Amino acid sequence: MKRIGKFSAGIGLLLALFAGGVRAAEEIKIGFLVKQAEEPWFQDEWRFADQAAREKGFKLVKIGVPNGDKVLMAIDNLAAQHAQGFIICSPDVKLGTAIYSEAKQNRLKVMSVDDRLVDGANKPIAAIPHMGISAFKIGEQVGLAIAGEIKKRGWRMEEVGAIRLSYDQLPTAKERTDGAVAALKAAGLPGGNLINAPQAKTDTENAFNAANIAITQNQKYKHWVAFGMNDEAVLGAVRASEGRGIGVGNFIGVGIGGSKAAMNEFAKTGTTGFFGTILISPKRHGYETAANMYEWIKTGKSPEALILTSGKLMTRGNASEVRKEMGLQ
Ligand code: FCA
Repeated sequence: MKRIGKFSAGIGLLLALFAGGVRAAEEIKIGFLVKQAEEPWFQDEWRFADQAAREKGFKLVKIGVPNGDKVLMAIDNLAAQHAQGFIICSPDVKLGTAIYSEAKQNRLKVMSVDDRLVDGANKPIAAIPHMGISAFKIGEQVGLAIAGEIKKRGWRMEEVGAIRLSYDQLPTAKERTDGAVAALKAAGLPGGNLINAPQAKTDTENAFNAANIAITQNQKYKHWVAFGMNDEAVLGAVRASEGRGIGVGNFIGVGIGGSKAAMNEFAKTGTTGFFGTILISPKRHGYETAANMYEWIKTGKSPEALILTSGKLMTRGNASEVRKEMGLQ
C-alpha cells in the first residue's frame, strides 16, 4: 500500500509538472518594440496594444529600442522569456535583414509597424507583414491643407518660402514630404521656393535646428509654410519661426500624427503657427497589429502582408470631433 501510495504521488507530481509545462507553453507573450518610446505617437500605440492584450488575454512586453544594439538585445530577451512573436518600429529600417534572421533563429514571428523594414538592396522585406500609413497620400493632404490656407489668407505663392523638414533615409518620411511637395506645386508654389531642411534626428530639437538654418538663409520671403514627416518636425519649425520673429499671421505649419504633441499646441491660449495636422490612427497601429500577431500565434493565420492606413485633417476647430471619429476619445 505504502509503495502504491508513493507511486501514485510520483505520478501525480509528474502530471502536475506536465500540466504546468503545457500551461507555460500556452501563455502567449508578444513584444512591442518602438524606436522612440518618448514620442507620444508610440506611447499611444503601446496604450492600444495594451488594450488588445487585456481584451484577448496575452502578455505584452514593451521595449524601447533607440539603436541597433538595443534591437538585437530586445529580441534575445524576448526569446529568453519564451515570447512567440513581436511587432517592431525599428530605429533604422536597414536593420531589416538582421531583424528577420534573428527572429527566425529564435522562432519568433515578426511584424513591422510604421516604418517598413528593407533588405540589403533597400527593398521592402515582403515576408514581414507590415502596417504603415499611406504616406504619399497623407503628405498630399498636408500640402492641400497648406495650399487651402495660403489661398484663404490671400498670399501670393511667389512670396511664400516652403520649409521641407526632411529625413530622406527613411522611405515613409520621404514619401510623406514628396506628397506634400506634389500638392503644393500643383497649387502653384514655384519649385524654387522649396527649402530643404534635413533633420539629423527625427525629434523637435533637430527639426528646430534645421528650420532655423533654412529661415536664416532665405530671408527674402514674406510668408512661410512648413511640413515634414510628423508633428514633432513641424513643431520644430514653428518654434524656429517664433524665435526669428515671424508672426503667426505669416506662418502655416501642418504636421502628421495628431497625438499629444499636436493637442498641447491646440490647447495653448493665443495663436500658434501650428495650423493643423493629419490625424492618423495609433489605435489601428497599436491594437490591430497586436491583435493580428495574437491570432497568428494562436491559430496560425498570418496577418495581411501590407496594410496602409489613412488620415484626416484636424485643426484646432474640429480636433475633438475628428478624434472621436477615429475612435480616440
Ligand atoms: C514614423 C514616425 C512617427 C509616426 C509613425 C506613423 O515612425 O517616426 O512619428 O509618424 O511613422
